Amino acid sequence: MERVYIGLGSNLADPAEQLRNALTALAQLDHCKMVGVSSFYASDSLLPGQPRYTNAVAALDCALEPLTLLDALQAIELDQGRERHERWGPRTLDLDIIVFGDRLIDEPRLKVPHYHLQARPFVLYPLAELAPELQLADGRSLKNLLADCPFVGLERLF
Ligand code: A4P
Ligand code: MG
Repeated sequence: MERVYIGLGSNLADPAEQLRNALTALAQLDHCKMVGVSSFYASDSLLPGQPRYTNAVAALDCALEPLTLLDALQAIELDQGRERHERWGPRTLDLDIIVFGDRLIDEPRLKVPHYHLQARPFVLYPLAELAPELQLADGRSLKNLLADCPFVGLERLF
């Protein structure tokens, strides 16, 4: 089993409900065990003109290979009505693999740790609730990333 952190995001069709449904689906994944869920946070979209996002992070202990987990996450996204029209478009559900054990993954379909992690308070702060002492596989510490990423524009919901 490897400890995996998954970022959840939604900005369409009752985002908090989308996240709750996704957490239920994650908890039912074979060969995985859900071990933690952060608070939910609201923030403006990084792209102008889109509805606000709700984000959270979940921790799983996972015996799947990374690409198999990615397939499972994309199946959950599709199940919840995700349509891919444009990259970065509004979405009912986005599931990103933030961290996968201590692996560094650089494949066409999967980059881990997740790119832009360091610039995203809506990923770093929920992640810190679950793993404040986290060290990334590339040597960066979550504490240092947080120090460079102020808690700005983030609203902790519940
Ligand atoms: N992919 C590569 N690495 C990963 C990974 N670590 N986890 C590939 C998941 N997928 C990964 O993703 C495109 C492709 O990335 C996938 O097919 C997979 O093979 P996607 O989900 O189809 O497309 P996307 O989500 O539109 O692109 P991307 O780059 O994931 O967008 P982001 O970075 O998720 O940005 N503002 C707020 N406040 N909160 C948000 O959550 N999210 C976005 C979207 C913009 N603004 C936001 C938020
Ligand atoms: Mg994505």
